[in-house]
Amino acid sequence: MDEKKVVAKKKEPEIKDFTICDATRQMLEKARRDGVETAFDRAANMKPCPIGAESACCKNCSMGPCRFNSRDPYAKVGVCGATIDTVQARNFARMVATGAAAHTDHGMAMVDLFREVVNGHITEYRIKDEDKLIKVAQSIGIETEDRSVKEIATDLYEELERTYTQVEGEIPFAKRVPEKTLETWRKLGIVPRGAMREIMELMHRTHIGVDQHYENITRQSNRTALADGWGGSMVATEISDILFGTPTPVAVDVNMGVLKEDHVNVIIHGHEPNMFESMMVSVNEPTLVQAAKDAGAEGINLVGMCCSGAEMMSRHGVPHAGNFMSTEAILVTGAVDVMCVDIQCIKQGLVSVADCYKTPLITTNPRAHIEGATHIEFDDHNPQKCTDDVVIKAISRFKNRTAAIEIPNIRNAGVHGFSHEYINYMLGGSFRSSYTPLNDNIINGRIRGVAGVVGCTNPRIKQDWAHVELVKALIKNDVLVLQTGCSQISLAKEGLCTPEAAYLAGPGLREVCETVGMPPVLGLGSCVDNSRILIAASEMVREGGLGDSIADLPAAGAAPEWMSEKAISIGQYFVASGVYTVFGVTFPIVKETKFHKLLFEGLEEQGLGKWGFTADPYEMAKMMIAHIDKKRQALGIDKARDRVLRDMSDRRDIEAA
Ligand code: NFS
Repeated sequence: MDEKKVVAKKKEPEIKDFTICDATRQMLEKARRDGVETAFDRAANMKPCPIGAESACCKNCSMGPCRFNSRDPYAKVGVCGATIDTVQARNFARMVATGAAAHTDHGMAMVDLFREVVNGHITEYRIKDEDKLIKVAQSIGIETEDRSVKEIATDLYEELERTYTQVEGEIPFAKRVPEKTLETWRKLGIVPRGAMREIMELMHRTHIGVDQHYENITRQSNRTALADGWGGSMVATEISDILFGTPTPVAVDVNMGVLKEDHVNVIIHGHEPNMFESMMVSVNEPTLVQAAKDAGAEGINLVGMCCSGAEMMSRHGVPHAGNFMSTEAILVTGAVDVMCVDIQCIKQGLVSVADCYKTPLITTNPRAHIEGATHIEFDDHNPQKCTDDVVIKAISRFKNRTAAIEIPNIRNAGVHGFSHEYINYMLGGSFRSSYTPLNDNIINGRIRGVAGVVGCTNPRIKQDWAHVELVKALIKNDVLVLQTGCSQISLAKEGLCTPEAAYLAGPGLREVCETVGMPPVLGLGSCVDNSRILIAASEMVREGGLGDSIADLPAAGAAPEWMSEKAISIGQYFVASGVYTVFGVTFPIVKETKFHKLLFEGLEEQGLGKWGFTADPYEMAKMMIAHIDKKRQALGIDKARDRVLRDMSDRRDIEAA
């Protein structure tokens, strides 16, 4: 017998387990045939480090790294004496700090752009939504009567800059927080100052030998996360609306079938809307359109991916090609003539996939170069220089296409582009636009509660599956779902962003959707647009009848397929704002610890929200609905729901008779 050891051949992971998205699956199969590797393969071949997965290690100094035993977390301490609670709270805090930094840096870039536009240094963009400018200015106490747009806008950018730079005192948008919620924050000392200060302080406090009490570290995590949600993210949303227009509902297609074989296909993937806006101008530039035709194309086809895609889909009806876990797969179509990226959620793995299909991968932002990609810097003062160049590169790739083209023939129609302003109008009508009808329908029980389902997709879980199953279970139980980011795309691909999807909703929610003509799932845009959910929640509190603080609302949040530090920051600001927030996939904390107890129970006792975790979307729906019912009971509106559902079934009986 051969003495050589028989090495068990590693089983190749099955593509059907990677995703429920048919287009992505089709492309992953092609990728395998083409010998191309993606993040799905890498995730299958790389087991997550079990110690890191639970944050049971510390590498904040060179006396370590120190490892803990998650099965017996208090058995030892780090070399400096740090306990498991200190270590985990610090690790978690650093995730919050990084996520908050990403959103606030994006928001600050939007304020920089706004300032330059207002001062006339940038002329390619202008204030598009003056109505929104006035409303935002008024919301933070800026005088608007008898003043010019320029005067109001100048005051607004000066005021909003404080969101980042303010050394002491509360950030401007703290004025939008419901009074009782703000009171709780003040009592706990977590009303944010400028984001730069909060993030700096949080990083300081997590250094070896500084803050070594998990409760105190978490207090600063809350403050920093709030500087993201009610600060950087909210400013990014509001300024983008002012400059580029507040979204209103628009019918638009999503999925890979939005690519066109006979067109020059340009994909924008990233997070900041300005480059995308400029690209919209470039792809319509007559000389470039002519150049595309001269190269044999029918025209230039612009589509988005991930968050800036979601934002542009909402605002301008630009088709959307897919979410985070489809960005490599789409290159496998061979039909992408350029992928142009800016910041955040851009996998380095795109370089090698793009290379296989001779697709130019172009980075544009000074903050985000990728080794092996071509960098063409985008400058707000001369934006088209970059985007024209990118289109020229795309046309040239089209002309020299060598890769075989296979575009999955799948497009899903839907209605996107809801905003908190539009929810107001949609439910109240133009003459009495208010949140009264929403609150009334919650109070009378037709709508059981509201859920925000948001966040990434992650190769550690079947792509889109948890988003879709969770949302279906929620709407079936009369919970109205608000969505952003990759999650919104998951549901759009399942056809749930159409008014017709109301048939999947429970009887109460279905009745409301059918009366108004709205989908049971409302897409609000990109991840920074989660701030729209915060405002909607504040409006619901202000409207009355649903308690005095966000924590009183029959509402819950979830990110069932999260993967990024931004998601952790978002989760933490929802929790600090009073929302029960459930994450899936994994949670980076050892369960039997005091820190875990603080996040999952203690924060609620302080008057805030709390974290929840389960990888099972059905369980997740149950947890969220149980929380919503608990809040309904506390508000004394649980009986109303029993009544209305009885009425509806009586009526159906009559109709059926
Ligand atoms: Ni938000 Fe996740 Fe990224 Fe957008 Fe998508 S992965 S935290 S949803 S694109 S930021």
